[in-house]
Amino acid sequence: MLDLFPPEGRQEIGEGAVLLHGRALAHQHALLAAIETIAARSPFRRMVTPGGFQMSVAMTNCGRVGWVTDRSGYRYDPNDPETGTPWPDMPEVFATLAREAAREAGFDGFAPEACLVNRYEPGTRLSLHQDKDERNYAHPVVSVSLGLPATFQFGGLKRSDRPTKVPLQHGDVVVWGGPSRLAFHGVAALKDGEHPLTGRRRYNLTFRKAL
Ligand code: MD6
Ligand code: FE
Repeated sequence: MLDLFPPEGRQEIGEGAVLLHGRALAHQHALLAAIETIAARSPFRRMVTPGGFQMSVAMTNCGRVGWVTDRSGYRYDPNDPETGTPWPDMPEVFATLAREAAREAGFDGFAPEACLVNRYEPGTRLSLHQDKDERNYAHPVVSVSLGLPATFQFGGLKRSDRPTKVPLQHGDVVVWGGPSRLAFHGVAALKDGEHPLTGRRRYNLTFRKAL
């Protein structure tokens, strides 16, 4: 397939949404090792939505608070409900990458308390949603893709707005804020494949200023 973008290129995918191609590649090994460390303390689990559906994405968190869902709703919780203890600390390599990527996209001083770690396997998808459980939409969301490629679906402010498809590769970072902050988005069912570092998996880190 034709390589349309240079490895470190920058692509506007919407107003206030920037894709930094390959921005996380320099940190790939440290990021993946840190995911292992986090999952050893707070294992990946498939949470249940308020409507009673089990998500196909497996999730864990690090940072002062973590995003959780159960029958009672969505929330940021300082404790992992599975272990009853605080989420693992946010590794320095996570916090630094998130802050620098945000700054490069025009959002200075991004200091996220929360990092949601998503794990996808072939067939796993994330249906269209808005990120709106945070208290302050002035801050962006920073999203890091690792492992198998995925098709990100980037819609508008209404659920009915037809999403555009954005391919996300290993090492890509999306910074998403301003007028895009409440855009509907999702991830298409992961295609099967084999990645040299993650096997048949994709990981996504989403950093948020939650408090
Ligand atoms: C994912 N990402 O890429 C899921 N949300 O696995 C998200 O839901 C997301 O990538 C807000 C901003 C960027 C994202
Ligand atoms: Fe999201």
